[in-house]
Amino acid sequence: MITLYTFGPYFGLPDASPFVTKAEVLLKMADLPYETDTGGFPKAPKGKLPYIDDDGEIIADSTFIRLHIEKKYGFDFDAGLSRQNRGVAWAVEKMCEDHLYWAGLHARWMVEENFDRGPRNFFASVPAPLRPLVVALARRQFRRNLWGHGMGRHTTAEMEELAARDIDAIADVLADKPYLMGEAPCGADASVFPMIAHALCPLFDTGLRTRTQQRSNLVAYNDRLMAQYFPDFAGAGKQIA
Ligand SMILES: N[C@@H](CCC(=O)N[C@@H](CS)C(=O)NCC(=O)O)C(=O)O
Repeated sequence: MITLYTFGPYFGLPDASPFVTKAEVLLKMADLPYETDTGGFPKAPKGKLPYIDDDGEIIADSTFIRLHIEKKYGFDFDAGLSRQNRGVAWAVEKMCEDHLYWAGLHARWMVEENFDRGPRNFFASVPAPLRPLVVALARRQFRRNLWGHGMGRHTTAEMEELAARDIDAIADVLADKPYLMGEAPCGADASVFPMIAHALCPLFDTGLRTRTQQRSNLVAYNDRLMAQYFPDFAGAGKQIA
């Protein structure tokens, strides 16, 4: 049995992390039985979620989870795609994870109203006298990460401009197809769909959300994949606005 270590549902979404949701979608796509465990973060080998325990074998990072499923279970997430489309799918996925994600992270962790509505709740179980310090240290770490990545060196307007180009690129690649690369889901859908779901989260007032809402095919894509992979959350995000 595979155990997927998660943060658990937050903000009307299946998980606080789009990368955890990606790993869960990959497991669902490959039709592998799994259970989830929200207690694994302190032991995360790379200090991040997700990771899995597959019969004692620990695999950290959503992309290595994908590679593990491909190798161990012989599942090809991109079956049926040409080499060219496999390349496009990979490039769009990594644009989401290594570029768009960071603009969203900034909007959530560094913009006060969004932080108060969202990530601040992660610290609810920290004893009250310690909480302000723990919150401040965590935010300082995220600010450093954003700076190290480079996204955090831009103004909010510049970050929104970059994120808008990402959103437009995804919308234009998706066009009127049901899935990113065609009639069937591929590996990149496991990553792109959670990123779009997080961008659309009604709890957070962001330029990223506005831009995504303007691309109706992305809104429909999110609704479609949420209903397919997480029916319990379909429409849930809309209710928390
Ligand atoms: N490259 C990693 C990224 C995972 C990631 O960034 N996880 C974040 C949540 S979205 C995390 O666990 N952050 C905790 C921290 O940085 O302390 C993957 O694909 O799994």
